[in-house]
Amino acid sequence: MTIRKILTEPDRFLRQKSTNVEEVDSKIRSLMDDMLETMYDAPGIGLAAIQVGVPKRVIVIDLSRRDDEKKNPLHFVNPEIITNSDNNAAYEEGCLSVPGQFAEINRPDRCKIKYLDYNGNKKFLDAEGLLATCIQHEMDHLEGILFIDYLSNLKKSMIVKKLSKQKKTLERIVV
Ligand code: K1U
Ligand code: ZN
Repeated sequence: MTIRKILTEPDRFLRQKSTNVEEVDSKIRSLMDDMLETMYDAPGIGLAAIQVGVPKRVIVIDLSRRDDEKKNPLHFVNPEIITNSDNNAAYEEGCLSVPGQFAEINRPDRCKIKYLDYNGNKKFLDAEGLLATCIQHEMDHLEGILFIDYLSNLKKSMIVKKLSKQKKTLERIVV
């Protein structure tokens, strides 16, 4: 397994729409293994393939946070929302592609999805709470949407400017 580089905003690649996976084969399983390793290393609770530069509709999530907690990796290939609840909930969201930035985002508090699992089997999941939020956040990545897109233009442009500056400084240090 390999820890892959996570793309960070601003990066045009993150704005691409991801395409469906034709078959859950060994290449896709290896991608999901790498994504989980990358996510645990970051650390984070979710990751979409586009964040490691692969524009495929693949997501991994693990909400177990403490080191002593048993890992519970979830794999989603070609996830589709079947229903969203009418009630919203606000969660403080972060994103490994928007490092160091957090904001309260309102989303439906439950969602029902269909997807293919690690072995390519068709599955359904009724999610609520943080899992529902995380699924919706990761599914946004598949459409090229970041959580900062829900903020006011002013807040968003301040964050993008800050990240842009940080990137340029880092590039100068590395070169
Ligand atoms: O970049 C990502 O998409 C992952 C993101 C997922 C997420 C977090 C919070 C709400 C919605 C979606 C993260 O994992 S950010 C890091 C984070 O939340 C975290 C890091 C360490 C321990 C616990 C949480
Ligand atoms: Zn994210």
